[in-house]
Amino acid sequence: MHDLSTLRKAVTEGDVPASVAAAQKALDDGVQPLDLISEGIGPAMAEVGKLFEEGEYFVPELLMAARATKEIFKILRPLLAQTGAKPMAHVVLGTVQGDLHDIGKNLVAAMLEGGGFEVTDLGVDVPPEEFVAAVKKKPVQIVGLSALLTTTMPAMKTTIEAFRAAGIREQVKIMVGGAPVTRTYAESIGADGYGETAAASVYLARRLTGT
Ligand code: B1M
Repeated sequence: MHDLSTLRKAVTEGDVPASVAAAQKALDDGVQPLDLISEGIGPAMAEVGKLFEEGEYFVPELLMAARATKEIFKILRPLLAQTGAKPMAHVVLGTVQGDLHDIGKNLVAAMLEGGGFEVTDLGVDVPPEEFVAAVKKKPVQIVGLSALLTTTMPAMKTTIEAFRAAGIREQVKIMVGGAPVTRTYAESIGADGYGETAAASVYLARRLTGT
């Protein structure tokens, strides 16, 4: 496996040009886009979160690291889409109402795309009715809900209830994830699955769709 420590360091330090250069070099050296996400960007962003919690980093550092990942995704997106295979299933993904965290959700979206799924990303602060509307618009097999705040986790439950109220709960599998979410919580709100990491969410999506 290619040494991705230069990439991880550049992302952790929020050095955008160095991050993009390290990502491009890794790709040129034959690293697969999915490995670059799961071994490079994912661990780097987890480290950034840890440094923030320890008081070493503040909001500007977080935002620079997030920008570095966004710039890398600009290179990765076309590569992830390039497989040419028919999408295995359609996933509608979003961060639930009241929650603006999207770094983890974006990693999940990229991993799912790379894993062969079509992804519609509704963004952040998504109200339940917007998830429901997206599923009514075109065929969707999975709905993915992300939450990073203990105060917004209940919006996952509200969103699942909105699917029930609309009479379309049985049409989709609902998976949930995010740092404060646990398997037990996922089960308690009636979700179909819990993804602990972005990589795990790809296996979960495959299991839920039988692909
Ligand atoms: Co906020 N924040 N934040 N924050 N922030 C946390 C979550 C917090 C734990 C920090 C802390 O205080 N220790 C804390 C929550 C406490 C709690 O609820 N118990 C917190 C708080 C309090 C807040 C504010 C309220 C702060 C304030 O304003 N007073 C505010 C809330 C704003 C809002 O949402 N309404 C806020 C704001 C922000 C920023 C805007 C500055 C920024 C977000 C930028 C952005 O996302 N564009 C931010 C950040 C970056 C963090 C931390 C530092 C890092 C989160 C992150 O990106 N981690 C975070 C502390 C921490 O987590 N250590 C913190 C890296 C990312 C790769 O991991 O998102 O967990 P994660 O995703 C993982 C898995 O969880 C999983 O896959 C990912 C990759 O493996 N996963 C899924 C995620 N979603 C999934 C969905 C799936 C499956 C897997 O299926 C659908």
